[in-house]
Amino acid sequence: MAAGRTRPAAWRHRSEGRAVTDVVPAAKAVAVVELGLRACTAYDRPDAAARLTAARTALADPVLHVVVAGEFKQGKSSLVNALVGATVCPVDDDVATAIPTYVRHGEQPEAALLGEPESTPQKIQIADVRRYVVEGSESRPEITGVEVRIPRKILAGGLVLVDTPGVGGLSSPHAAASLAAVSMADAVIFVTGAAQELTRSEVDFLQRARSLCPVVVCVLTKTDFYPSWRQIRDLNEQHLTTHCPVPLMPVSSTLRSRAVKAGDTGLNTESGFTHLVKFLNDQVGGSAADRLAADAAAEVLALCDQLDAHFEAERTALADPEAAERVVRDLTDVKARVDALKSAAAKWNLTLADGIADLTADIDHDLRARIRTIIAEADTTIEDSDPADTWPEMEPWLQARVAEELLDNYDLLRRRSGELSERVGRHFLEASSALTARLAVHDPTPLAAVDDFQHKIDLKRMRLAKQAMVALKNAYGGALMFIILGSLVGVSLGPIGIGIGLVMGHRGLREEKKRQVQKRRAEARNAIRRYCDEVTFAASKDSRDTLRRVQRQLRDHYSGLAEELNRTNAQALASASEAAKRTQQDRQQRLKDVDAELTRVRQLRQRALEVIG
Ligand SMILES: Nc1nc2c(ncn2[C@@H]2O[C@H](COP(=O)(O)OP(=O)(O)OP(=O)(O)O)[C@@H](O)[C@H]2O)c(=O)[nH]1
Ligand SMILES: [Mg+2]
Repeated sequence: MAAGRTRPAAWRHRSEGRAVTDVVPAAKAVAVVELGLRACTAYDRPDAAARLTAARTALADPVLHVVVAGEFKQGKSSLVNALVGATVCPVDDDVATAIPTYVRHGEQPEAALLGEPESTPQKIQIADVRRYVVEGSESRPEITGVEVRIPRKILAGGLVLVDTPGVGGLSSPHAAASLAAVSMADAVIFVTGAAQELTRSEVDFLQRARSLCPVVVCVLTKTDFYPSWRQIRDLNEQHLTTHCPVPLMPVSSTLRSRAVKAGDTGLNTESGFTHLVKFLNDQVGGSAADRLAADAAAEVLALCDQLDAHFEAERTALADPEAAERVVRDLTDVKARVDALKSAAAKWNLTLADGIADLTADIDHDLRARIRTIIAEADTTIEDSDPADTWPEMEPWLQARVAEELLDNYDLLRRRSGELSERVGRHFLEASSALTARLAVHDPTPLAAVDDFQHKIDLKRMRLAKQAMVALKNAYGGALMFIILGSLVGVSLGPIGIGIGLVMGHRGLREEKKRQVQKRRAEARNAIRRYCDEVTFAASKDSRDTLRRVQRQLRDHYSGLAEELNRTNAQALASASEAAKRTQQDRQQRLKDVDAELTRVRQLRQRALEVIG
């Protein structure tokens, strides 16, 4: 596989000096959101304005997580330092990175320790970062990461580089932790050194990362140090083409750091980093900017839907006094439905509460079943051997098995939370479709209305699916897996007694040996159970907490939506009722105004659609 074939053509155009998120779609989206906000003021929609303000904030302050992962000592921390042109992550030949470092933009250099999600970061001196990040120093289980802020242009667009601990084989707890982080990331840079070609376990990790994250790139480091890096590159290209088609980029962090220090552009090009920076600009920043812009525009479209529904109702009532009564009747029907959405006993609320309760039980059950399987496997091994011989291999085996099962359990949580959000959202789809559908029937251009109606429904579905991910991302924070799995790395099975019995008569010795083996087996079984109990306790508490946060997020979101639908319906109802009472002349005048409003709403819709593209 030649490198050129997988590289997007856009690489060749952009310059490195730009901030990572693209300004063009963002600026267009900001303009559309501003117009939407003005419409909210004009039409008295503070409820929808809150949503648009949130979209505007997200546009102004995007956050894009790029996880830098790979095996031990391949040069991950050096790569992050070289990218930002500063020594923020400790680099060492002997001591390993132990917890993730989040490198992001800040006006002033500063650092903080991160704890559990929703806890306040604790400020520390930049000079102390090393003490917390590297293995065996200040690391404490409650510290889940270190955040470093520095003023760097490459980070100004919202890029957050996450330097992670080495994974140590695909089936290690750290690999599972990295993959959990990867599942929440916007992109992954997989780092492999030019000392040797990709190993089977590296390719496995890449494959899994690719199934979890939309953008993955493989970076071949230390090209300055290994003269035969081109051969390694070619071999890696072949592996990637066969097993996991992602771009491969050879780089030298050492040359890049030197180039940045000396301001040497020639050396910078030689370091290979120009390609990587462009990739981050185009594939990560560019696509994220497009996505953010599209999300913001979708919020404006949702507002247009509501305004349309309101004015269409009024228009129908004004245009045909006979129809006015029908419109009022229909809207009164819809009112009962949207009112029901607001009550505490709303069906969606029950679906959510029941769904979370079921999910919590199912995830817990799944976890316990998985752990039971591991215990059964361990018991078989113990029964078939003398733990005095097999014990040293038991610990890594157990950690690997547990990591594997935890990751699958977490995958299940992710998938099922998404399904739940969609199920809850369906209650709204029905009610809001009733609001739009009835009015579409009255629309004088039925064909156009059908298209439009379909489009509105598709858009709503799109936003439902997105909401699930947003809730999960906010609830998970991406760092939690590091806590559980990270703390498991520290849990040791401990030694088991290998005592040899006293010398006795021949028969007595055999009996004693048998007794000793039995004792060791019992001890081994107990140690395994203790370990598994700790795992089950930590992991099930984590998923319960996560699901509680997911529930809160979804409840807030859908309550807001219920408010909005109510307001739309109330406004439409008021206008339609009033229309029925107007005089003929008054009606004609108001009809002109409403037509003008509808045209304005359609123009806004058009602009929002242009942003989505
Ligand atoms: N010559 C050369 N050495 C490099 C390069 N990148 C990293 N190294 C060296 O490789 C060693 C490991 O680098 P790190 O950046 O600490 O690797 P890491 O992947 O973060 O290591 P862990 O976090 O412990 O897994 C250090 O001695 C670095 O100086 C490079 O591009 N060229
Ligand atoms: Mg490191």
